[in-house]
Amino acid sequence: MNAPTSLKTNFKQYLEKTKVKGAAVPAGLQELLLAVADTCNTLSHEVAQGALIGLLGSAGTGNVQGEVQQKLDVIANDLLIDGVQTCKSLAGLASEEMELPLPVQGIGDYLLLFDPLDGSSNIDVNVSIGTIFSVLKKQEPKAPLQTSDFLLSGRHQVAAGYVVYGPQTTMALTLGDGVVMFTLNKVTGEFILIKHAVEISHSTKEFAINMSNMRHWAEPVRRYVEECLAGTSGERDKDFNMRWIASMVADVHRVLSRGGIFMYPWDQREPHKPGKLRLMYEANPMSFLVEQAGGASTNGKELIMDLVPTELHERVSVMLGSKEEIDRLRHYHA
Ligand code: AHM
Ligand code: MG
Repeated sequence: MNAPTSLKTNFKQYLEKTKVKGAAVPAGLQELLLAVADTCNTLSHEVAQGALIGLLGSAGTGNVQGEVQQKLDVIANDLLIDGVQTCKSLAGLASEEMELPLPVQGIGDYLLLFDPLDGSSNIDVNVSIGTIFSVLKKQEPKAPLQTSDFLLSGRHQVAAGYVVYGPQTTMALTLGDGVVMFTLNKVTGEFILIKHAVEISHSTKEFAINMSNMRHWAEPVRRYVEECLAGTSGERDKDFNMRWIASMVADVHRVLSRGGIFMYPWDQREPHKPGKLRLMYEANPMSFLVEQAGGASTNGKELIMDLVPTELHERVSVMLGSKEEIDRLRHYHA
C-alpha cells in the first residue's frame, strides 16, 4: 500500500523548518536530535531481530541501581553512546545504565540523559519497549563536566521524547511548544511526521497501574483506584478500563494517543525509596511531553517538572495523564 501523500515531512525537514515559540531550532540541538533518531533507527532493527542475532536474555551483569541488565539494555546503551558522542553540540551524557555521566569531546553545552531500553522485562516476550531521552543545557558551559550539571528540574528541559519499538517504531517529541509524532519508514530509515499538536483529553475512563501492588499503596492511590473499580455503582458513576503493559514508554504512548492515566506510585515494598521510576530520564521527559499535550504529571504533592533532583538516579512516584484525573489524585493527596 502506498503512503498517504500528506506524509512527506521527515524528521530532518521538520527540525529545519519548525519554529519553537517563533524561533528556529538551534543547529546544535538539531544535530543532537538527529543523532538520537539515527541511533534509534539502528536499534529498532536490532530489536526486531531478537533471538536471530542472539539479543535475548540476561547480560549477566547488574547496573548501579542493582537491577539485572538484559543484553539489549547494554547494547542499546553502547549504541546511543556511539551514536551521539561525536556531536559537536554535546557536553556530556548520562544513562540509566551508567553510574556516572560521561563527558564527551563536543564543544557545545547540551546534556543528554536517556533510558536506553525502557521496559526491560518485556524484551524477551516480544512486547513493546522503547528509548526515553531528555535534553538539558549545561549552566556553566566552560567548566569541566560534573554530575551536578545534570541536577536541574524538568522545567529546564529543552527537548524530550521517546521512541517506542512496537508494531511500528514511533517517536514522540517536544521542544517545549507542543508534541509531535513520527513513524519510522524502515525501508528508507526516515522518521516521518504523522501527528502534530498531540492533545490528551482532559477526562478519561482508562487507567494504568500494576494492580498486584495494591496492598502496598498509600491511601490516596488506593482510594482513587477503588473508585475507578466501583464503576457505575460507585462515586465516579462511570465504568473504567484498565491497561498495564509494563513498559512505561508504551503505556505513555497510549496515554498520548487516546488519553488515560499512568501511575507508578510510591509503595510500602521499599518505603525508603520515593518510587520505582527514575526522575531524570523517565519521569521528567514523560512529564514534559504530557504537560505539552495538555495533561498533567505529579508525584502526588508536587508537579514532577518542578522537582529539583539531588541525585542523578533519583527515584520518584509518578502519576501522569488526563488532567481531570491527575487533579483528582492531587486533591486526594492534599
Ligand atoms: P526499566 O527501565 O528497567 O525497564 O524499568 C522501568 C519499567 C517501566 O517501563 C514500567 O512502567 C515498570 O518498570 C514496570 O514495572 P513492574 O514490572 O513492577 O510492573
Ligand atoms: Mg525505564
